[in-house]
Amino acid sequence: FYALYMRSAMAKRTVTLHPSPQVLDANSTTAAVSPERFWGSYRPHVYFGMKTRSPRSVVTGLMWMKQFSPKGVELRHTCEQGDRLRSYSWLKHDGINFGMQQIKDVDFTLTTTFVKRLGGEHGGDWTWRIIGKQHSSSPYAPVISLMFYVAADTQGSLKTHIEDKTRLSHVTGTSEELGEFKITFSKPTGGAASANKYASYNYLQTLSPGLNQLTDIVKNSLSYRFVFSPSTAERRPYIAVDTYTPPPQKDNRIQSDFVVHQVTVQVPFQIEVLFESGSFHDRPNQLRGSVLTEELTRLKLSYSEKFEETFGLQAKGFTPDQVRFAKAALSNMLGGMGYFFGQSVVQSNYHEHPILYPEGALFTAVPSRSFFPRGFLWDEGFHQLLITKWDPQVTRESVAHWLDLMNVEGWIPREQILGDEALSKVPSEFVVQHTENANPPTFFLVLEEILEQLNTHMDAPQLQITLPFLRRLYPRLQTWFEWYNTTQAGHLPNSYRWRGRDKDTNRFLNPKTLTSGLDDYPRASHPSEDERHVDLHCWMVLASRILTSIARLLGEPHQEYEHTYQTLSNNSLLSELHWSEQLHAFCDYGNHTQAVSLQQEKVFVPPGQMKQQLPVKRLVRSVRKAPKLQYVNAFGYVSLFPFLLQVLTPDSQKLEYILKDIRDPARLWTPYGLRSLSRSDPMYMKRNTEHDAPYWRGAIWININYLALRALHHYSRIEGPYHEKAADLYQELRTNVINNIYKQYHETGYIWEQYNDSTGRGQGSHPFTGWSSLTVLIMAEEY
Ligand code: 6A9
Repeated sequence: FYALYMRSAMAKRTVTLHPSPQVLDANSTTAAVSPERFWGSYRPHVYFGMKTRSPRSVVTGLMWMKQFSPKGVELRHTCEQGDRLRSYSWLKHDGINFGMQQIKDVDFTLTTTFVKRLGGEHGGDWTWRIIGKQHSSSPYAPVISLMFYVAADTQGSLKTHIEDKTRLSHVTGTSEELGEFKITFSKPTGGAASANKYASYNYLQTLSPGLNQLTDIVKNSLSYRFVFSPSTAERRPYIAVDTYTPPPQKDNRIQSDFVVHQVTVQVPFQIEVLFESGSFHDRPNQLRGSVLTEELTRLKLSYSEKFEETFGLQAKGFTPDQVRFAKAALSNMLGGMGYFFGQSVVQSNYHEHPILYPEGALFTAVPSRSFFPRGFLWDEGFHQLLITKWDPQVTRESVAHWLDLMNVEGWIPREQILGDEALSKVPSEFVVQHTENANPPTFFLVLEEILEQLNTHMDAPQLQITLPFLRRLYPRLQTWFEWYNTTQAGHLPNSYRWRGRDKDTNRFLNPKTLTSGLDDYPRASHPSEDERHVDLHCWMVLASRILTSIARLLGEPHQEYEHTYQTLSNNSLLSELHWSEQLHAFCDYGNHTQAVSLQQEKVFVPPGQMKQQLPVKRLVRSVRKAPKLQYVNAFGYVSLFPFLLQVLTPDSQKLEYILKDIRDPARLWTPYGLRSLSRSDPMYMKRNTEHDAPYWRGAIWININYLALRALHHYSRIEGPYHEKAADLYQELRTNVINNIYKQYHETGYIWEQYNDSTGRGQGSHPFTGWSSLTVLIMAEEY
């Protein structure tokens, strides 16, 4: 009975939030407290859309399609790699007031811009301007349908206003957070200051059971019974939203208003949509036409000025086009910020089935708008390194949101899949988050940066903002640190081990370690309790160091953290645990054999899963030589961590080995950046299963290249026998990384998840404007 009681008590702790006061006040993102950041492009998973930073925001968005296309209906809405857009990229985005995105579809370009204007009590007004243009390479001017929509999400209501039978001229609405509002759809013109253009109008007014259903509802409502008949061209039938009858509801889900305004028009065109807040009474004029143009000009100018002030790229001699690229990288990071609300699905050892985590909000950047449009713990630390240079408040808010999601044990779910829309993008086997699992605590890098900013501007206003923030964060940081320090401890004192490695060792060439962030990077072949991981050790050095500094700053007892830091950072201890004399490298340690390979095997699918027992061929791992406890002979990013996180003292001879290995083309050096795994490694570019292509087994990743450059910069600037060598490598690597990412962006239209180590080509998910956008910091030499 006692055991049972303990289990249920522990299960309860899994879903009990940390008891210290939340870092964020409950109303911190409301229109009342933070009006200028209330509305935003906080829906990074759609090509263009806006919402407010509130749990069940009314959302607005844009879908579009080309008419008269032999390919039929190709509706664009959520960012999908399968849409094969040539590119979509925020060219400018200041995170608050405006953003300007260029979307290159197959044969036309849309520029989607929003501009906000503060006033009233509900976050003010905004206007969208959409410009459609023919590609210079395209022989004809396509007819396009834009579908602007407004959707409520269980709260608020919308009312349509129709003119000439089919044209939705405006929507009025009301919701708890927005009060009363009006959304006006202006008629398209041929361009700035030109006359109205021929267009056909349609609208849809219906109900939706959830925001993840919007695309399907629009698709199901389409009909071919309309005719496009400009006086200058032949009449042609076209496709438009018509009517939609929601299926009878099985469950009692609340149905919410959903309204679509469709404009069908030939490029070139320009069209505006105005959102006006009912509580904004003294508006001097409407934010449209030339007023909007002027405001936009002003905002673009101040954006450019602030950009140069912050990153100084012009002063460093970058070309105007390189500066435009860097602006896009930053803008995509900011334009990739989302506001999510919902519950994680979590699993601990204390309950049989996954359970729901408490509801929570998350304001975070996302790694990739198409493929991973949600929060990832260690990615976010990297994201905020860039964002904090631009807007430290965003960083404080993001860090606060993340740490407020911590449970009483000190655990934070690694991947945040919050709300229907986020969930609809994730295959079910990836949804559940296990409470044993960590992810690198990169927020300590961000905190280090915050402390440095404080040091360089030790003025009263800075202190007044930063100190209370750190004070509220502090109890959570303590628990967070303790969580890593206990749950991820290794067998030997002062050693660490990532939990949550793949259990099914038969299936994988090397069982993955998703928690480390480096997924399939080779570790000990046979996961065991004897394992110890050098990257985690170094993360703990960083964490204890920064925690010591924060404790000191706040006048809290710091001795224990300092002691941990002194112990863990001791280079002899580090070498004892992780340096292999034989391999001349820092290594993981564990039950390991190199003699593994994937072999084809015939297996019989167990009865029940299939009608007949059919032999199925699949790859399984064969182990030719028994594993034994030893250093793991992999060479790559993990081996670099004592250098990457600057644990090595500048006079360490190990630094010499590392610098040499970095520069060795047979190992990590490529003309495009450092590859993740040595070209001479047995696992270099090896598949992990028949379905799993190599991921962290050779490709170039920008977060680690950023850390490498930061470390080279560091070791080049402090006294020591290797500072010149570090300086040389720094210059060379920096040039390689910048040139390649810039070139790829130019050639392919995208910033990528990784870069091929033989060709430099971008690969993996795209756009990936998470940590790959750290290129901006590399260009600016801000580390
Ligand atoms: C897969 C498939 C539509 C993998 O950038 C996010 C993470 C990193 O934190 C991690 O270090 N990426 C890196 O190894 C992407 C992870 C995506 C997992 C979800 C679901 C979606 O299909």
